[in-house]
Amino acid sequence: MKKLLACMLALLMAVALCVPAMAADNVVIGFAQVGHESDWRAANTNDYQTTFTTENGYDLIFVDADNDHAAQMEAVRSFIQQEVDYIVICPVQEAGWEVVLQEAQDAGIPVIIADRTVSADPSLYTTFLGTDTALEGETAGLWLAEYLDGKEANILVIEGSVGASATLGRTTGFNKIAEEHPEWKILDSQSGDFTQAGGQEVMESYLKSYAGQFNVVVCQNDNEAYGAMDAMDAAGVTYGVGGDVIIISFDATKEGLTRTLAGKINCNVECNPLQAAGVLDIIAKIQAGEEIPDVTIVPDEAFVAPGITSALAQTMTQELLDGRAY
Ligand code: GYE
Repeated sequence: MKKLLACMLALLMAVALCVPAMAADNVVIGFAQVGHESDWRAANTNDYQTTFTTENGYDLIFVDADNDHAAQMEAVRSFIQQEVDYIVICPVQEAGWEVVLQEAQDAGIPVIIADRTVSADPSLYTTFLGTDTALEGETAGLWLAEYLDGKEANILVIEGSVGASATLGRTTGFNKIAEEHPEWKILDSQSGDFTQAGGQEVMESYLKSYAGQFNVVVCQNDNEAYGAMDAMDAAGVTYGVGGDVIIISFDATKEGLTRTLAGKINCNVECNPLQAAGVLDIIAKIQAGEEIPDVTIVPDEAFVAPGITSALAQTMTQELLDGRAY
């Protein structure tokens, strides 16, 4: 019995000594996330939290900036103070990063910009990994051109958060194609802040100002599209395949693609939120002293509702939906 007790004690001590030692070896990552505005963001956060785990050798310090640029910069400054090993930022807005990035650089902490870009000089951060949102906007425009085949378009745009690179990119990309189509008119373009409530609010005001005057609504993310749909339902406006209004959305989350499969969203341009594995790969390479690329683009696809065939997008099926991870 005594022997057993001694043995158990020894084991407990070994575990107690061992756990902090392992944790002390862990790579510490400060992760400054945009917020929790959308389903896409929830999938992105979950991806980081399940990828950078203690068991995998990482301690992830997660801060939700609640869509506030100042709060996000504060988070980065607190990471610098805590002397983390790496900082990952999904920037709320594109502008205004120079000073804090310089501070991180002065502290010798590598910074990975993920998901959304910054306008700061690339010499101020280590690398960028994310999707090409301007290309996503172009894809949406090219699909609309293919679908309408020369017919007129009176377009209402519900943009994402003001100043976010995802908003700027999708707007620039779509407008580039719109400019090539004199038969298209963008009636209005306002921010719905990438939220469902924001999408609904903007659509409600559009329905008052442009009743009967539009046939296309471009929502810069799925959650905004859900809000816009609620507003159109309440106003008795039909949309989707066979409806009066064509809906284009971005993200292609599981719920977004469920609605695409149901014919409620005509075209949904993907934006892949599963980016943590790519970030982990970059960090592992830096740890190993290997070269890393300046920019890593996560590729996207596009999906269209059943009954639509496109050279640019896959037609949704139940099988495609079942295979979606987010
Ligand atoms: O489209 C939207 C999210 O930055 C690409 O942010 C991301 C966007 C995404 O809130 O749903």
